[in-house]
This record gives sequence, C-alpha cells and structure tokens, in this order.
Amino acid sequence: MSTPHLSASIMCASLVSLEREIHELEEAGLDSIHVDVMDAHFVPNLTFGTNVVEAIRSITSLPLHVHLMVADPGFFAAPMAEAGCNVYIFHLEAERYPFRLLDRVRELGMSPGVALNPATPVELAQGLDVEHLLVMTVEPGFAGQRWLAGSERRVARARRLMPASTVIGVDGNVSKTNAVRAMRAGASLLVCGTSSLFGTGLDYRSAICELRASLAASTQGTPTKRQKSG
Ligand code: S6P
Ligand code: MG
Repeated sequence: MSTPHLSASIMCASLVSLEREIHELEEAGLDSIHVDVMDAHFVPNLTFGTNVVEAIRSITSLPLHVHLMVADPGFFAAPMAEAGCNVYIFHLEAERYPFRLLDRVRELGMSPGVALNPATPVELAQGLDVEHLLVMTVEPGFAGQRWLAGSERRVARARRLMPASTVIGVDGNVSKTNAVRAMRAGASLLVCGTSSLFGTGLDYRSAICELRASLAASTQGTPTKRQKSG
C-alpha cells in the first residue's frame, strides 16, 4: 500500500490568517488544499467562491482540489479553471449530464472528479471516466460530523468498481482511526479536517506526523501506542 495523499480542508482553518495557515500546511507536508464550495442550495451552508480560490492560488503552488457542493456544478467550471483550480470535483447527484461536464472539465485543463453523498449507490459512478472519486463519509455541508456506518463498505465497493487509475478519496470525520479504516478499504486520498488536523490541539506538522505514523503502523500490523490505548 502506498502512502495516501493528504488534502487539507481549508474551511476548517483559521480564515483570518489564511496565508499563514496555508504556509504552515505546506511546511507540514500536506499534499494538496481541499476547498469546499457550498452554495446554500445543494447543501444548507455557504462558503467560498472563485475569488477565494484565486487568492489561495496566488500564495501556494500546492494542487487545489475544489469540492463543489452546488446545485449547478457546470456553471463554475470555467471560472474555477481561470481561478487556478487543479482538480474539479462535482456531486453526481447535482449533474444531469455528467459525461458532458467531465469532458468540459478536461478541456478546461482540470482533472475531473465526482463526489457521492452517503446515500448514493457507488455503482452510479461506474463507467464514468474520472480521475478522482470522493466518497462522502458524512452528509456534505459541515465539518465536525460523525463518520457514517457502512462507509468502509462503500469505499471497498468503489475500489472494486473503478479502474485502478481512479483515486478513491474519503471526506468527513477522517480521524486517525477512520483514516486507517478507509485506507484498508482502498482509499488513497484522505481529506483532513477538524478530526485529524485542525481540531487536534497539535501543530500541523505533529498532527500530520501522527496521522502518517498511524497509517504506516496499520500497514505493518503494529499498533502505535495511541492506537493500543484507543
Ligand atoms: C463537508 C466538507 C468537508 C469538511 C471536512 C471536515 O461537507 O465537504 O470537506 O470540510 O470533512 O472534516 P471533519 O474532520 O471536521 O469532518
Ligand atoms: Mg469536502
């Protein structure tokens, strides 16, 4: 098993110090920045637009993964490409013509991905030519929720259904324990929010070191001290 890709969910950072936060995340060894875009229609919350993506792009060279929780995902494709988005992940539930939108995302120079709500059968993604499949392990809209039962099974099914080249990611309550569960089920991208990064009380470098140590120990079958004590 290779080292999973760790993406920092920027809505969980301190937004008043965004530039400093991003630089600390870079120094801590995060692999990308995950930007949650919510429109208060697809989900009952409102977050960032293209101006924030553009601002983040201007201060980091880390890949920007934009997770669109919006009712009309096609509408944002060109402006997000222009703003500097690298990976454009839209919800399958929100898009009537996913094949067309995936082509458009590629034409705009972004890597295409789809996200699936917890109640959406993963089989619906089968046959879609996506580079990323994001399996939601909480209902989308908010940080700080609880991992939904059955999430590992969904990840495992997604891993079996999709080509090996598709990155399977998980988003929602990715704590150290849940990260290990997800990785064992076949996920190779973990969205780190409050549970593993921003709400741990540790500095980002230490939090990421602990997370990577738990993941490494789980692949060698040796529980870390903290895992042993629960
Ligand atoms: C939720 C959003 C996520 C969260 C992240 C929070 O709708 O898509 O990216 O920001 O999952 O992490 P946590 O550990 O607080 O659940
Ligand atoms: Mg997200």
